[in-house]
Amino acid sequence: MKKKIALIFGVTGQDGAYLSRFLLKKGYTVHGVKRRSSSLNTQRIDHIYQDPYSKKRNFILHYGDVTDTLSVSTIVKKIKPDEIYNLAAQSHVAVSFEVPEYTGNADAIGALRILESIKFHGLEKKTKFYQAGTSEMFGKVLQVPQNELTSFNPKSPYGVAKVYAHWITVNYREAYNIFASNGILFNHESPLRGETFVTKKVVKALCNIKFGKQKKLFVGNLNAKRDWGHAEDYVQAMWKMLQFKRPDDFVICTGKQYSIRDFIKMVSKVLGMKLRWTGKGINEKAFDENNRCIVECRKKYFRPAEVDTLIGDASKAKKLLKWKPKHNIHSLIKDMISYELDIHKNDK
Ligand code: NAP
Ligand code: G4F
Repeated sequence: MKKKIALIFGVTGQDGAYLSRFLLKKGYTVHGVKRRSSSLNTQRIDHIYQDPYSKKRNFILHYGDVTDTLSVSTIVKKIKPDEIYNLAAQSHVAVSFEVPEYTGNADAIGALRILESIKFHGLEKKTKFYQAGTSEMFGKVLQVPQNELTSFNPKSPYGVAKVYAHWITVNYREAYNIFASNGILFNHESPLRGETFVTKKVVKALCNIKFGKQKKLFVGNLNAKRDWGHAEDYVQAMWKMLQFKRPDDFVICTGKQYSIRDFIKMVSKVLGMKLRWTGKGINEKAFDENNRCIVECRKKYFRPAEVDTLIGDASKAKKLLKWKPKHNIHSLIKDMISYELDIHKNDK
């Protein structure tokens, strides 16, 4: 049987790394698009070259950028993939307030550029397209829990850009019959999560504090609530969407939510650290057993507009895609902590 070919935009990111491994194990040839960077940006995928699954040169990287029409079009034309996964994005919500125009260009028009390339090169019948949509599109939520029928109400330049990408994907599906599906994925984390997202920041900082390498963790809004899953489970859902009999939109989530404070408490408990909390709002603090203040709030980590609460309902994906996550919040935290502890061990 002919090997399937996948093309991943955003291959160097958290999900790009998990998805590459997943597809290689399924026997795909995987092409990935990476940006030129002055410092290394392939740490998350470097290990794949040593992986037995990628020995036959079935993992190939190309330079490109979703803000550059010609590079997108050239790569799509050259590879003519069976499946394209658009994971490329300026994915940090807080940063999107600082670079709103770039975020719109990459996250909204980037999706359009890929869809246009599929159409322009006559690949409508061959190439399936996955768009990395987000629960951030629900913003100030209009329904609890959020599902595929919940209206979008985004509260950040990132959320607004992703809403455009969502609807342009639906539009190209309807207008040109492209097999184009939207995943609406709630927060998903892993040891490979970017270091400025709150889960990784908390796990890393508390491990550092435990080993005396950091004094304090500074955070923003402790009251925000998120529905956190594991990236390993979520990339499987992306693939399942493109194997389904028709293109469609699917919410992927756990259906459970925790506040940032809850998350800090869970991590510190696993690390055997007892925290005592005092104060409210920006003055809230946590102290350790030795009465040292180890968690404090800083104004700079609050956002101009916040998404207070997200909790999803993945019934549709569970029923139609038979998607079954194997992780829960506890195994996610365990996985993230053991990765950090290994780093500390190796440092010794
Ligand atoms: P991530 O770790 O930030 O990875 C984003 C990837 O996009 C990186 O490979 C990055 O390259 C690349 N990229 C950024 N701008 C680009 C551009 N202009 N051209 C080409 N590539 C570009 O994000 P992630 O957590 O893996 O998420 C993957 C996708 O799912 C993103 O689109 C994100 O918005 C979306 N999403 C994520 C979550 C979540 O909780 N993780 C939830 C819902 C949706 P560099 O390595 O060079 O920066
Ligand atoms: O970890 P976060 O930065 O993730 P956020 O904003 O929910 O976005 C992530 O999930 C989205 C899915 O809904 C993705 F689409 C998006 O690409 C990204 O992966 O922040 C989570 C919450 C926020 O409410 C934030 O205000 O944590 C709060 N928070 C409190 N202190 C903090 C901090 N967030 C960060 N990044 N850093 C803090 O110190």
